[in-house]
Amino acid sequence: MRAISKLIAAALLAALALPALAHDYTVGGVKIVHPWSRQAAKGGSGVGFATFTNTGKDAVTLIAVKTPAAASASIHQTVETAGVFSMRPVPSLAIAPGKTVTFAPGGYHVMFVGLKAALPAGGKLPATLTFRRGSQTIPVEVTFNVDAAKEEHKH
Ligand SMILES: [Cu+2]
Repeated sequence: MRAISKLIAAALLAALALPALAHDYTVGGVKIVHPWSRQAAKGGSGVGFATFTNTGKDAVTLIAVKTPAAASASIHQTVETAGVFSMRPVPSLAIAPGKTVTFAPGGYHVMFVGLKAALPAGGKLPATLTFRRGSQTIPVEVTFNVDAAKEEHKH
């Protein structure tokens, strides 16, 4: 089992030989800054966070998240109702021109369900975020960096 997860982790890392320093992406008028994820166990669920800015002149909508690293990926929002926190699926998320939406603990996040390998600190999770602007579909390949230090900020 351990050998298999190491193989999967190695394959993911090999697929992801991307620049580590400038960790942001600008494609089709969408700027994505520092996608990061918490540590998680193989078979468990991971959460992804990032900041999205629409630098274009028209509304842009995040319509899908996909990853080869988990059985499924979707957009969620943590909501508080009378002091009780719960998560609800967000089918799509519109970002007005010039606006920024931050995915952060306690709010919007990407939910990765059924992780095919553990997400250790320092690990990486590749994903494709798909946006729509008018009739244009904009897929953006990103890497969620697994960041242990961010655990401190969850409350
Ligand atoms: Cu969730």
